[in-house]
Amino acid sequence: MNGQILRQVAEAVVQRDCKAVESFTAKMAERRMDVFQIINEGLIPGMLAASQKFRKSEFFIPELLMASRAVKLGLHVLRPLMREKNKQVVGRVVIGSVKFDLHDIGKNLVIIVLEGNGFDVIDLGVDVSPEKFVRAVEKHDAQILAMSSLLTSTMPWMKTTIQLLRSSSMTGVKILIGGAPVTQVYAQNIGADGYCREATSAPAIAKDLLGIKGLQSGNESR
Ligand code: B12
Repeated sequence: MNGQILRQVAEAVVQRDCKAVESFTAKMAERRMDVFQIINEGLIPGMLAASQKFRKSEFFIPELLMASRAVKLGLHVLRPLMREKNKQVVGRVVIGSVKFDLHDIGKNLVIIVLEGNGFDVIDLGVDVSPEKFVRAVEKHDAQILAMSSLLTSTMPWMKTTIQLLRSSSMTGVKILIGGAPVTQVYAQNIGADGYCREATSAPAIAKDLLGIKGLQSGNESR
């Protein structure tokens, strides 16, 4: 029964049917299905199927945008559930997609899993300039600055942001980066403290960065 509704939500993403995505996601949440199963076996496969269509030129940018909007609505339904899971705050994170980058599905997933693991997350959205990142870290007294980039052309803004943060007085702030074109080697080269390939490993890495010991690693929200 779960398999069927997961396939239905994935298909609704491909069809860009925002209302259906919202209602299937809400139905799965009511059934108390695992949030990660809903994301990993429903919403993301739907987005990847849309992305395949884009590759084959069956979809163009407007269709891709609508599909990602549908995924966002699904994530919007799930976010409060993850927040409820863990009310004890373990750290504060400022996050955003870097300058000129409008991709935010991966970032939004990272937010959900961090919040589900007790992090207080301030989301700056997309196309965030280095100055805005640094101002937000200071304003919110964040211990971690997290950045997402999906374009090889926007990745260098991570480096610029790190340089700006490091030149400020906020020397203890840890930097976590991710996004499809980002690698561990790139993270090291630009002076980031941590890198995650998958959103699900972000809480464990973030806790490691803050020196929080004795907590489970990996996909802790399950
Ligand atoms: C959806 C999409 C769009 C949507 C974005 C909508 C939105 N609200 O996000 C729209 C239509 C706007 C778009 C526009 C463009 N896109 Co686009 N897009 C995609 C697509 C199909 C899917 C991205 C996605 O959402 N993936 C699903 C999520 C879940 O995966 P993810 O983002 O990688 O995130 C995971 C990890 O990377 C990680 N993660 C991500 N961020 C972070 C951050 C931290 C801190 C951590 C710890 C982890 C982490 O966790 C996530 C979950 O595990 C990809 C192709 C692909 N298959 O990736 C192309 C793609 C990224 N786009 C691409 C391009 C070129 C563009 C455009 C220039 C238009 C074009 N000519 O195609 C514009 C640029 C707009 C801009 N200025 O940003 C290229 C990039 C090529 C490159 N190497 O630079 C890709 C790879 C497509 C391709 N093969 O050509 N795009």
